[in-house]
Amino acid sequence: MTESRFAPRIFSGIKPSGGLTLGNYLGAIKRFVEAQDRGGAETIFCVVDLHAITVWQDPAELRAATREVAAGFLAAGIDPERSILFNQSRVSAHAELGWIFNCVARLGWMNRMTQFKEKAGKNAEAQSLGLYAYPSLMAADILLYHATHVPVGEDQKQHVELTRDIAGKFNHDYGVDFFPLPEPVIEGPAMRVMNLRDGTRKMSKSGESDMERINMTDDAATIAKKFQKARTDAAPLPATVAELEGRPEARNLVEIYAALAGITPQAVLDRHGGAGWGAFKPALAELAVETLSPVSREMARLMADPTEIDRLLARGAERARALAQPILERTFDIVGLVRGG
Ligand code: AQP
Repeated sequence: MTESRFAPRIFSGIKPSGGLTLGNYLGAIKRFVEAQDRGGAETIFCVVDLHAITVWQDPAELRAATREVAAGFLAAGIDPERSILFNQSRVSAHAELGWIFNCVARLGWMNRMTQFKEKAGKNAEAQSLGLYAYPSLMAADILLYHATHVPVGEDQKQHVELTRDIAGKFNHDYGVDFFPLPEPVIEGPAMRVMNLRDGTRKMSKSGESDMERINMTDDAATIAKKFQKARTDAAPLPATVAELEGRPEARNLVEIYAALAGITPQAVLDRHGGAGWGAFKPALAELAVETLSPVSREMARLMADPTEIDRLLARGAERARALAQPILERTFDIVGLVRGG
């Protein structure tokens, strides 16, 4: 970690916009656990429920997904004592700082956000204002804790860069050195797990078909079936990573294997190069089941007691508030909002 006057602090979040996917696990949760276990930085993890409602959520499903994401964090190894784990809406300072940042961020910056363009498609006029403004709330999530490092998947890199722009403009406009410029932390293979039916699109919780993603709660038979039906081309696995060029589906399956096994994609090809999909897909499914089933079993156990999950989230929110409130108060003060009396 680079030298900074700010103590190293890691923040990241996951939206409860559906059940967790293998993309969330490999691109986010697994690495959050590694960051926690590595030590050396305070770790804060958030179920970002206010982000989920930027698109329509059925209230009962939102409640269930919030608890499922929390269970996913815990089951994968986030320790609610060593890390702070909570759901965003319990700490109102996120929304308050988000408003300040709406007044700092520029429309031109927001217009460049590729995720909005992807999600809105041709129907931008019908999207919520919240979906458009979401990156400035995400900046607030991070900067409210003076976080210095944000582990994310490749897809979120642009939002962390926007967070740096917002922090920089705030510091500049008010003549302060108050917010750190956080760094996105993107490392390892399979940082962008792709859709099983279309290797050019990201695997998402809210994708149309269940067959295009592996859910953390899928059982072994379902995982095997989804990999078996995953789209591939006709050629066998190549001998080198360079030969995966132009073969997005093949690359995706190799990278998923690499991330699950904790080896490089080249090491996967050293082992399986020349094999056909009929041999590779069952090996991949077996590895995925081996990795995911202890986590999904623990998730099921935790989700059977939602009261306990809520209790842990409430306790986490209390600890988050204690860090956030002084930073919010100081921000209000810098901006000139009168708080005394
Ligand atoms: N496919 C992916 N590959 C690698 N990382 C991923 N992440 C999500 N999908 C992949 C990472 O998971 C973290 C939480 O993301 P999120 O749920 O808050 O937002 P998202 O990226 O919009 O996730 P989804 O699954 O695509 O949700 P929907 O479908 O509702 O929009 C982030 O660190 C993200 O990089």
